[in-house]
Amino acid sequence: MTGSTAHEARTVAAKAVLKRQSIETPSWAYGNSGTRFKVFAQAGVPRTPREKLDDAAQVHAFTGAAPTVALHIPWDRVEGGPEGYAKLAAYAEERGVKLGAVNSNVFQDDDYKLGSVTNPDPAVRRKAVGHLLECVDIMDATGSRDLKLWFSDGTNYPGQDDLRDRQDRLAEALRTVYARLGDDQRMVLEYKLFEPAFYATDVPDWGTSYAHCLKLGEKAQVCVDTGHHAPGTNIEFIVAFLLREGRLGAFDFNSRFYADDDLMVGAADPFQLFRILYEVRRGGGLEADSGIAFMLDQCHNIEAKIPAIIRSVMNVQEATAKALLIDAEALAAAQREGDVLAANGVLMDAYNTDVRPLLEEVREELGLDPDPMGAYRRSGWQERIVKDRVGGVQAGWGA
Ligand code: PSV
Ligand code: MN
Ligand code: MN
Repeated sequence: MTGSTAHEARTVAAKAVLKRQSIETPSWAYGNSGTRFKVFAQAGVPRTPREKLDDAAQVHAFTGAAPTVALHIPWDRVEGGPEGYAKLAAYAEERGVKLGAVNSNVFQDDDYKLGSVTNPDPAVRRKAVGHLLECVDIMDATGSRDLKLWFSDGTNYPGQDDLRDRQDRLAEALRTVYARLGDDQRMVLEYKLFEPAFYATDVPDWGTSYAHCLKLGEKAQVCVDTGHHAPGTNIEFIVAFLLREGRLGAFDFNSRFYADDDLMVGAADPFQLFRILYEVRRGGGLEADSGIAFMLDQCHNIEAKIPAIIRSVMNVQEATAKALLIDAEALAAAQREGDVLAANGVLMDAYNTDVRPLLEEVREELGLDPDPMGAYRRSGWQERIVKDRVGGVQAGWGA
């Protein structure tokens, strides 16, 4: 094959992957959010889970790549028990999307001041596990596959609690929830270096998450939130390792400059996102049956929310397209020969390719507007929600 024919073949293959790529958007990104200093309310923000789904449906309509929406319980609590959630799932489908992962929330209750599943008080632990089991009931009703577990648990001061006992309590809670999962359900265990605990977090890193998942079984997988590492961490190495071990279950994509900033994915460091997606590709994670959930976990505090989510989806698409354009044969040859500069050059050639025209073609071939941001702006949806969504209480992070 000549160089240009090979490039053409890679482009065709890349397009096929990009056409079926899906990125799950988080219900909470459509609501108001802020920092501990201030939440800035925006006009037209959803007041109910259904209105969040209406907005998510717009993101999918214009990108063609965001067909599922993650819930966060109790932020997305609906009346009527399991039937209420089944109705919410039906509503989502009417709008052209589906419900995705169920995110548990054991971090916003006074009882959890000293932890949830690792709390020294067994009654608090029972309450936390009860919530996690309720999330699985909701998954049964919505048809969701994944239970996302993130624990804010940890300690602020040396000596505050016994680090090893807390691991035992965590393991016990995870075992109980794991036993409740159906055959087609999974738990994805997220880790985070610090915050809100400042001295020791009970699941601070991928190794801790991985070790618990290994003991639990195949339905327990690690969730990599790209904002949850120390500065300078080589996240793509973690991705490569977990994929190799068959334990990479999900991503929570976002960008960070300093801590858990939850900014738009690909905004702070598009090169890092590219490197991560290359390892995903290398490990088979872009195959249709890889089982990896590619989710966003972001908050749009000062920028318009729906366009920011559209932009985020596009940022993931662009990084994926570049990762797919890497000439794997040339890379392998350079690596075999120990040609450091050539190998690095192969990666950089792909990274430096402007893939926007390719993605425009992909969208056109899918019958979409090649410019999702412009198409959304022209659609009038934003003006409509600003006019219609008056009264009631806007959804907000933590509300
Ligand atoms: C914690 O920082 C986290 O990343 C978890 O995924 C939570 O569920 C989410 O943020 C809330 O935005
Ligand atoms: Mn997260
Ligand atoms: Mn986070």
